[in-house]
Amino acid sequence: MKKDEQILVTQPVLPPLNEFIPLLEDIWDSKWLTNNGKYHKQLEAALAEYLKVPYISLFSNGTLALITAIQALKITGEVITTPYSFVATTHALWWNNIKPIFVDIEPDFLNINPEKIEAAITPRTTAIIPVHVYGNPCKVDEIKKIADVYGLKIIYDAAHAFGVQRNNQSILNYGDLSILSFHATKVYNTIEGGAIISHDKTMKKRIDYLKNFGFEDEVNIVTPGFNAKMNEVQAAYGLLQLKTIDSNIKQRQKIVDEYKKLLADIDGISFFEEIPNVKHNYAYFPIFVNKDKYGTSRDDLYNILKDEKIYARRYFYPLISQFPIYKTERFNSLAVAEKVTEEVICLPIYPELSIEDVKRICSIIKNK
Ligand code: T4K
Repeated sequence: MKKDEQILVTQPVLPPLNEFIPLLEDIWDSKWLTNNGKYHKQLEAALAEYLKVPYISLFSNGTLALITAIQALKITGEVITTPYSFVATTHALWWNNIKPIFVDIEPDFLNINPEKIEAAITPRTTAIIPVHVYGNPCKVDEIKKIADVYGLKIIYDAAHAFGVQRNNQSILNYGDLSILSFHATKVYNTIEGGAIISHDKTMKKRIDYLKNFGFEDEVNIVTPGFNAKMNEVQAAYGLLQLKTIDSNIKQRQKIVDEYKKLLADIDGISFFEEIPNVKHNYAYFPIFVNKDKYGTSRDDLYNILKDEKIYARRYFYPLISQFPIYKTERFNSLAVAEKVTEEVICLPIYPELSIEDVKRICSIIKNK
């Protein structure tokens, strides 16, 4: 990329247009545009196979998938969740009239800290909604233990965790349900889109009713569902996206390796190491700025990059608990999350980002 062109935090991968056009022609011919069409069915089967999960239900976006997952499990009252996420995680609770109870994150991978969950449980608590932030798996075994003792449901917000495995097992197979986002900014995109992963046929059926007005058949409604379906154009596009997903993830890994090599010796700049037994998807490349050691604050670095037309993003700043609408929901200390939100900056990462650009970004960070 030339010096005067902007570099955004991410850029979607699109399927080759010449491969998409015949699928569009087919859709045009059939005039079947949505409501569980041919491509929708094919994409569900293909994704279940690729992700190694038993059941998947496609959605028009990840937020509606999460709202529906909460409905499907009939969750009420209070739900324990993380303040360190995209705001949609908590919005999904709000739309279900549920009180979010924020619990601090663990310092290593910034996911909800299982050691802090128990103290936040009240008689009104019905579930835990952790997030696999940046695709780093949560401490799923510890979370399950607590949920089992207190009889709580678990829904993983796995919006960032497409294709992530732990001990050769999809991370999506933990919890009662997991949700994915296929938004344009994600590792795997269907323009907009999302999914719920479920583990039994009856639950999948319930989810599929919920996303289609609750229709069981032409004349029977089994639940007050709404409309959250993925359409045929997106599903066909999604099928093509699966052809290149592995090579795209490999390319992301190369970029991460280069970033790590070039940023390794900068005092005050740190980043995640790989987690043993985890197959990562390299969805994001967050770095953490220690102002005292680095000599420049996170926000100053953000602006230095911006002046060079490099648009890094502060995911996740502010914390969800710091937005005025959720401020009152805070529970106990959120000290780790409050520190990290001031230090994090996600550097550009996407398969078409050139190694030249990575070098330029790192040189700016080094020589600020
Ligand atoms: N849970 C979690 C943990 C999530 O992170 C998200 C979404 C959800 C739930 C909800 O899932 P969805 O309902 O969205 O499926 C973006 C995404 O819109 C959002 O999907 C994502 N998380 C969040 C982390 O990031 P913004 O406000 O940062 O997006 P925006 O428009 O600023 O785009 C980011 C960059 O990507 C821009 O610099 C430009 C580039 N871009 C963006 C789009 C849309 C492109 O190059 N092309 C594009 O088409 O939220």
